[in-house]
Amino acid sequence: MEIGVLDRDGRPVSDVVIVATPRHGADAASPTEPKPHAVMDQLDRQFVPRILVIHTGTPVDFPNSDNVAHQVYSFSPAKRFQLSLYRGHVYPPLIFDQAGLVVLGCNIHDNMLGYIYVTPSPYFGKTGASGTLRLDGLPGGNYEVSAWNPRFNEAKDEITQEVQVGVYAQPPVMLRLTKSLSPELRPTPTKANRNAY
Ligand SMILES: [Cu+2]
Repeated sequence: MEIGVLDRDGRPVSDVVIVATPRHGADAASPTEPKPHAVMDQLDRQFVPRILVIHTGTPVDFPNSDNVAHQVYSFSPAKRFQLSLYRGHVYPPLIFDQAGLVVLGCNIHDNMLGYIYVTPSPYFGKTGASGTLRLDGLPGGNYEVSAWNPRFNEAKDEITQEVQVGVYAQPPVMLRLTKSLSPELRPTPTKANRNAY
């Protein structure tokens, strides 16, 4: 299925988290199967990527590719942690076993801001530069397709669409924002989009 995100003025929006949640109950695809690691790097005093979307239970590596030390932490309920101050070596991975939004900061660099979006659905991705994402391999059935980005001001139900996946090809799913984007990433998600997962 192809999903596109447009802002209020009809322009494509990149780097948007898209999740397709099966309505027929999470076919919680083999929860015991070991998951490949995801990576949240630290490069040029920024988190790379800024926004990482993962399936619940995924281990995340936090390498530091800078020459300066970083100290990564989160106060988010879905994963409270603080890594020790380090550089160079790869810190042992953390497992994100609770769905939710995890906002990352660095104790040394206040302007470092990153997000790990942990979803119980195995069907997810982010829109590319063209504001679109292709999600393949979804079993037939009904899905709730939702979008999230820290610059959104929509509540989850304002940017969610019911989609039926069947045997026939389907037109792209277009999600359109109704509110303006906030100009910058924010350390605290707005009340509207905080429960967006
Ligand atoms: Cu830092």
